[in-house]
Amino acid sequence: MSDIANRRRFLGLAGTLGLFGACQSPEGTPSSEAPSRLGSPVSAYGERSRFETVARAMRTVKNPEVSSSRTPLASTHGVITPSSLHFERHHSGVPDIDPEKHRLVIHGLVERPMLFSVADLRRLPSVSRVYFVECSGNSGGEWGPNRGPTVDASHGLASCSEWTGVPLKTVLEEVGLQPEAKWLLAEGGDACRMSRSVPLEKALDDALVAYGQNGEAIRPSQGYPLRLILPGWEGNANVKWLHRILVGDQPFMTKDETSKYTELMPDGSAWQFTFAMDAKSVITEPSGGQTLPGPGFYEVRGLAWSGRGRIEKVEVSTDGGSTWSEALLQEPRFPKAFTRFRFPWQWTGQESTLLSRCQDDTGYLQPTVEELIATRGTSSAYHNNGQKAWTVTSGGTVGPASV
Ligand SMILES: Nc1nc2c(c(=O)[nH]1)N[C@H]1C(S)=C(S)[C@@H](COP(=O)(O)O)O[C@H]1N2
Ligand SMILES: [Mo]
Repeated sequence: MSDIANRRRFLGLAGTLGLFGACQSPEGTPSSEAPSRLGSPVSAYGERSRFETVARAMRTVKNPEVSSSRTPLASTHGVITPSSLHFERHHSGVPDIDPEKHRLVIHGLVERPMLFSVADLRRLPSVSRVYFVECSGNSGGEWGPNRGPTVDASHGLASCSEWTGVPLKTVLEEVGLQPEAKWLLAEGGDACRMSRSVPLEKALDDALVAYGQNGEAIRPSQGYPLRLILPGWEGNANVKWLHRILVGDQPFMTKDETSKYTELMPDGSAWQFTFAMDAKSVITEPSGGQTLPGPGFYEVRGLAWSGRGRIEKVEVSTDGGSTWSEALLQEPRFPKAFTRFRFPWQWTGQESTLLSRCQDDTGYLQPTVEELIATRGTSSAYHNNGQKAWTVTSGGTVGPASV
């Protein structure tokens, strides 16, 4: 007890946390009904505590073509997003696919066109790896002056899972590539037939045909029973409900990579096939919508990720970017995955603006939104990886910093 008491005094929490005496029942023991009663029996499939109500923020559920839901990043721990809270972006809703009937066809510039069942793919050598998936439209609201009021609104189209599946390279070795093969078309089995061109180098590098997510089958929203995972590349190219791979010698110029997912530059030209998600970080605690109970110790927490490799450094500013200090990077720190950072902060009670910026192992430093706008203008709706600022008012409320 005295250790805890000393530590509390050291961190200065006494003013803002309930002290032991305050939560004692009249009899002198902490009140709880549980130990005196027989609890619930075992169950076949687990559920969270009824006291936990964190949920995805949903948009336009009536209209599946435009619907999306966002991960409540401010309420997740560590680096794995619970499957139930993985963000969703479907262009024609979630298809109901029977895995027994589902097939992946691979054809085009191959030696042996083949049809794979899910069971066939599960027989091939498997791997499990932790990767984030981020929609390239994530933080799209940050280009303008009215920036996201909460971290869900500004950054919630990103999640991180452990994915299990077969390296696409292994599957392509089974069908045999013809020498002219250079690009693949990956097509989804949903009504919109989401289709994207993938350069062969990526397919032979770290791409996965995944069937597992966080220890169980991929959730229907994430592509059950098969999904293409292109680690670190924009969410859209991670085709869900994968049912066809066509091998060709050039990109296919599909609807999803011409009318959408290109970026208009100030000179009128457009960037296409901007696949990798650049290094990005965001403070999740304290973040917009939260309230600090009073001055004292806080652990500033957040997430950083890069589609190009491992996060090597995160810096935090508590004075609007005038000075920066290095945050602690929590292990594990997988490449192309969420990395958790933490930074101890004594809040004096004065208005403060908090920011984070990260650096990946290519040496790239996360820019400010203003730096992005200077090179790309404001017509490129995608790939906004700018720094995010939160202002803590003297009253303790947290919101987006005014621009
Ligand atoms: N077949 C198919 N794949 C798809 C989509 C889709 O609508 N259909 N949406 C894409 C988009 S835009 C994104 S951002 C990611 C979202 O993945 P999630 O819903 O698992 O988070 O899936 C991509 N893959
Ligand atoms: Mo997306």
